Amino acid sequence: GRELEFLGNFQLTDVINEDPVAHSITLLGTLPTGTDSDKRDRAIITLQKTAFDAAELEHLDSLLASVKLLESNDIYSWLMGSLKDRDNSDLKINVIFPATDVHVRKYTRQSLILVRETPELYERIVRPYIDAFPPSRIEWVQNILDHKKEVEKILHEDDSHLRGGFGYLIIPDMKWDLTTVSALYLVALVHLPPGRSLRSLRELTQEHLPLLRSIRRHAARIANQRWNVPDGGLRLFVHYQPSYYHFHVHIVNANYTGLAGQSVGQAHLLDDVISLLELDGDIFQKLTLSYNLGSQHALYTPMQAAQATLTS
Ligand code: M7G
Repeated sequence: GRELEFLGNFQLTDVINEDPVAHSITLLGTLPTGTDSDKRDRAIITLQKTAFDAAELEHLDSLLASVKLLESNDIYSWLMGSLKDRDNSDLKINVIFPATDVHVRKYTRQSLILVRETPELYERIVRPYIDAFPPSRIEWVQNILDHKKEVEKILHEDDSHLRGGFGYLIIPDMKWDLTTVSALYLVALVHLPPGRSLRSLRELTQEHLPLLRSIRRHAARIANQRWNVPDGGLRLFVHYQPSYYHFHVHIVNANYTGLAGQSVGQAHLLDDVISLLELDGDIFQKLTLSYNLGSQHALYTPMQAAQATLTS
């Protein structure tokens, strides 16, 4: 269809990331800006082979188009096979177009360092960095909250923001293929009361406990009712640093491990966050938070330089 024709116009510039374990590759290239112009803009395309759907595996002959024996030895055989053309898809394709420099840097493979962010370094380096983000960076979040985009995908909405509290909605994350339950990935986006903001983990206080507990409760309810995910079958976490400074919670199948974005040094379990706030409602304004930064991240250079000022 139209999308196939559109993607067919992609011209590759560079392979900017590859993950053989996740079966994914990220391509940088260009796509035409309009139908009748020669103008092109940068595009990032990520291809990922989709996970298996157990229901499909009952009849291997209806799944496989061809197989070729590579070798066999005693009771061991190894073969290569290809999938039949069928209803289920073999690839999940993510497109960012037109891609900004920030996107190109984010999706490019890079080396990591771990840094410690004291409340003082937060005020001096990180807060000004967050303040400088144009609102257009989180346009996609606003579109969802305003019911302009992805409306029919909303799974649950809490409108506490209309009564002075913090509301939220839960929606499938763009990382999810919308079908494979073993790779279930949802996101909860916060609805802000008038005149308030909530940008990251750093700003959470005891005031947000009802919000966080409600997300925990309803994420479990939805996953159970819709996809039969059992109690304890979800991993809920918050990124620090996130890519987008509008508070959100990642909701992922507990068995979907080994995923980028779940590492120590980036993901904080929602349960731990709630427990810390129950002990001390201002703890996130007092903690030193440690995290990894990629060499392409805008905070990398200033935070690396600032580490020398910390006592070891
Ligand atoms: P993050 O912690 O700020 O960033 O999470 P990162 O995980 O990308 O580093 C933002 C989350 O929102 C990610 O899991 C994204 O996959 C997801 N997301 C990003 N965008 C632009 C969209 C979107 O337009 N729609 C939906 N449904 N999810 C998105």
